Amino acid sequence: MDRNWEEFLAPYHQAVGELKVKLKGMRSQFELLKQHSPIEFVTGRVKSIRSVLDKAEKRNIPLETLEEMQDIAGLRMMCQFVDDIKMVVELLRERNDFEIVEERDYITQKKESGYRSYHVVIAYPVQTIQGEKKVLVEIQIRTLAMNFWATIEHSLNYKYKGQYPEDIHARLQRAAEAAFQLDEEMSLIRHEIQEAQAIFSEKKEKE
Ligand code: 0O2
Repeated sequence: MDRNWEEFLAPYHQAVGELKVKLKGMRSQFELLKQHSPIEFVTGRVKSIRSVLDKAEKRNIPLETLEEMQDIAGLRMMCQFVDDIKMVVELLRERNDFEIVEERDYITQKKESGYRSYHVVIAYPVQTIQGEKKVLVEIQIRTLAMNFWATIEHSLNYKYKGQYPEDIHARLQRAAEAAFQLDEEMSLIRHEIQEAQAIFSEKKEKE
C-alpha cells in the first residue's frame, strides 16, 4: 500500500504536542495552588514508522486499519506515589477535551514480564484545516520506580527480543519485585516526604 507517512503521522504529532502542553499544565496548576502535584513529569512521543510497521506485522494488523493501533501516539505521566496514579486517572476522567475509550490496569494485574503501569487509551480530536480528526492516544501512568524498571527492561528487550537468558529473566523479575517494594516503602512515609518537599519549595521561593 502506497501511503504518505508524513501525512499519516501529522495528526499524531499534533496530538502529542497538544497533550504534552495540557498534561504539563495540570502539574503547573498544582504548583500554583501550592499543593502536592500527583504528576512528577510528562513525556510524549510518536512511534517511528519502522516500529508502527513492525507492530502491525507482529499483530497481523492490515495497513488499511492502522488507525486502530492504540499507541502510535503515546504520553507518559510519571508519579511519585502509587496513590497519585489513581488521582491522575480521576483527573483524566473528568476532562472534556477527549474521550476515554479503554483503561488497562497493569498495576493490580501486572504483566507476566513484571511490567506495571496504568494505561488509558483516549480518542483525541485534532483540529486540522480539513476539519476534525480523532486519533487514538495511549497515556501510560506509572511511578518513578515502575518507569525505571520499564525503561531498563525495554532496552534489554531490544537486545534479546523477549528471549531472555534465564539469569537475566530471573534478575528482571527480582528487580520488578524490588521496584514494587520501593513503591510500598515510599507510600508508607509519603506524608513525611511531602512535608519535607513543601518546606523545601517554600525555602526556594524565598531565595
Ligand atoms: P514502545 O516502544 O514503548 O512503543 P501488548 O503489547 O500485546 O502487551 P498492547 O495491546 O499493544 O499489548 O498494549 P499494552 O500492553 O497495553 O501497551 C503496549 C505498551 O505498553 C508497549 O508499547 C510498552 O510501552 C508498554 N509495555 C507493555 N508491556 C511491557 C513490558 O513488558 N515491558 C515494557 N518495558 N513495556 C511494556 P510497545 O509498542 O511495546 O513499545
